[in-house]
Amino acid sequence: MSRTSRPAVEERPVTMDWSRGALAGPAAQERVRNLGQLQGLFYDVASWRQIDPAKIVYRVRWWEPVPEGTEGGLFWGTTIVEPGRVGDEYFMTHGHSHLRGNRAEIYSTISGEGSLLLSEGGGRVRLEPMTAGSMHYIRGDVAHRAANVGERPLVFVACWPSDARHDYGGIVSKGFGAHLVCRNGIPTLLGDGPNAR
Ligand code: M6P
Ligand code: ZN
Repeated sequence: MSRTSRPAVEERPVTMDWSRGALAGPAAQERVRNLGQLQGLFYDVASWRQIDPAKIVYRVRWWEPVPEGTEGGLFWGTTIVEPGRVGDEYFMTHGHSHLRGNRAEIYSTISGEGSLLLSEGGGRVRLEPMTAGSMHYIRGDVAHRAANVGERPLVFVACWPSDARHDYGGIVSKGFGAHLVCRNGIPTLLGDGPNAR
C-alpha cells in the first residue's frame, strides 16, 4: 500500500470563532462601510451630514471558496453592525436584492439585538427580530437589510449562493420601502414615500 505524507496541521483557508462570530484566515475578505459610503440611504439627510463620514457603520468578513458566479457554490460571511443612529434611524447595512431572484440566503444571529428588514416590493416591508441564535430564511426575491436596534454590536452570519449576485442599485434608486426608526424607545417602521427620503 502506498502512502503519501502531508503535514499533520494544514493551514485552514478560514476559521470561525463561534463565540464572537469572527471569521479569520488567509482566504477571508473584508469590506468596511462607513457613513459616507451610505449616502442617500438614511431619510434624515440633515442628521447624516452632521456625523463624521468616516464613522464605521458595519464591516463584513466573508469567504468565497469558489469564484463568484459559480452555479451550485456557496459563500459565507460575518457582518458586524455598530450600534448608533442617524437622527432616529438605526445604523444598518446597505441592503441588497439578488440579481438571480431564485437564490435564497440564510442569516443567523450570534449576538446583539437587531431587526431584519425584508422588502417584498410595493412598499411591503416585514421585520424579523434578530437575537442570539435566531435563524432567518430570506427568499431569493426579497430585498434584505439588517439594522442594529441595540446598544452593542449586532453580529450575524450569512450563507448565500455564489451566483446570487448582489444588486444595490435598486435600493439606491427606488428606496427600500421603509425606514426603521426609534420612536419612544421602540423600533418603528416608517413608510418610504417620496418625501420620507
Ligand atoms: C450579509 C450577507 C452579505 C452582505 C452583507 C452586508 O453578510 O447578506 O452578502 O454583503 O450581509 O450587506 P450588504 O451587502 O447589503 O452591505
Ligand atoms: Zn443577500
